[in-house]
Amino acid sequence: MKLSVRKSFASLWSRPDPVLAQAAVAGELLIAKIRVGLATVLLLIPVIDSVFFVYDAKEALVGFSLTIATFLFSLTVYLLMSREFNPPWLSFITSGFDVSLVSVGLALFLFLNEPHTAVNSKVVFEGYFLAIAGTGLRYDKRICITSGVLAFGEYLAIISYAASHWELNNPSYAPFPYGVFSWSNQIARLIIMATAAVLSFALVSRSQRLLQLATRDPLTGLFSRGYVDDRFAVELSRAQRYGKALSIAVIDADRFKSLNDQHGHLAGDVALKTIGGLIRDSFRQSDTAGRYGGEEFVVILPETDLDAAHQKLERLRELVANTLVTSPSRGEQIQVTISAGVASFPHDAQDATDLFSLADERMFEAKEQGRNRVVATSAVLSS
Ligand code: GH3
Ligand code: MG
Ligand code: MG
Repeated sequence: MKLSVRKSFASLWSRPDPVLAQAAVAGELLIAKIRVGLATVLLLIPVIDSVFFVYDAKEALVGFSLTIATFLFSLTVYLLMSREFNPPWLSFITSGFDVSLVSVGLALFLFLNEPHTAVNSKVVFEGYFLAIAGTGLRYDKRICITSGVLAFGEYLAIISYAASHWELNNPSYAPFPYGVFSWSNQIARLIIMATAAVLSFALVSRSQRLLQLATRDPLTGLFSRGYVDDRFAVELSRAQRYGKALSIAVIDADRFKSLNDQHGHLAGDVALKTIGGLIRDSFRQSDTAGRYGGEEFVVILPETDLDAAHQKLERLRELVANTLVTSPSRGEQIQVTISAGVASFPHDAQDATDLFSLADERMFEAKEQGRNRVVATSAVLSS
């Protein structure tokens, strides 16, 4: 019971998949651009107001100071992001800023002794929905939760403060241009706000689930080729940026055609599932293991140098060779073996294509040397 509660909490508060995290960076940049655009347009409103309309000086002051703050913040975030500054905590700050900006706007009305505008605001309140909708573009459940809780908590604090410090429905406020205060209206607002946060959370959960469905190989449960390629690109650029090692291993089952011919395709499938399971159990969560084609597998090992990757693959090779597969139809015990090639960044090559080709070439060298082995150096280099 305790374990399942902990598990569901862990799934609620889980980090986004690295490929979605990459999409989230693009989403954050888009939001930064929209924020700059919106703040620029809003900066023009007081100018238009002062030329064409009689306007409320207090409201204009609130609007103008908020817009200036937003504009400066937006521009800073945009400039930092366009210079590749995107640490994992940035989205927590920006989404918190978006929500809190609306709250600060409403709180300023309290400060200016205009509580009715704060609690029945016609325009500022809707800003919460823009902020909450934007969390969906960060593809991170944790941001949907924190923004939703922040918006709910801050707004509840504002209306509670207003209701306790002012007699809001006193007739002296008539004709109530912003309406009277009603708790039932406020509760409805809070429920709609919470629903918006739940919807953005559901959208992110669905994206994660769809990504999972689209990126898994149904036979082995490992990742599919497209996903491995995407992850390789993401991990390699991270390794290049932070000056870390990264290894890639290409693995191929030995003489698989003859295994199929001798024992049948069903036995071949069981063997592939077994190899897939052993691969999954042999690597860390941060490694990416995928089925690349028929009986070929690829593993990406971030922060792992050539020697460490070689050792890990050697252990896997031994494990596969020592694990007998039971043929489902005839019950025979079948031995399968694998051959693997390993290449590392920055030791062997700098770009993704070269690293992959090298690992692939080394896998073929392992085949030539007799199979059931791991090759981590090129024939030319080692001779
Ligand atoms: P080598 O040691 O040189 O790799 O020999 P090999 O027989 O493994 O290589 P080859 O590429 O000639 O054959 C690969 C075989 O893998 C052929 C194909 O029938 C089998 N295969 C590919 N995908 C599957 C699958 O999903 N299930 C089964 N049972 N067999 C598969
Ligand atoms: Mg093969
Ligand atoms: Mg093959």
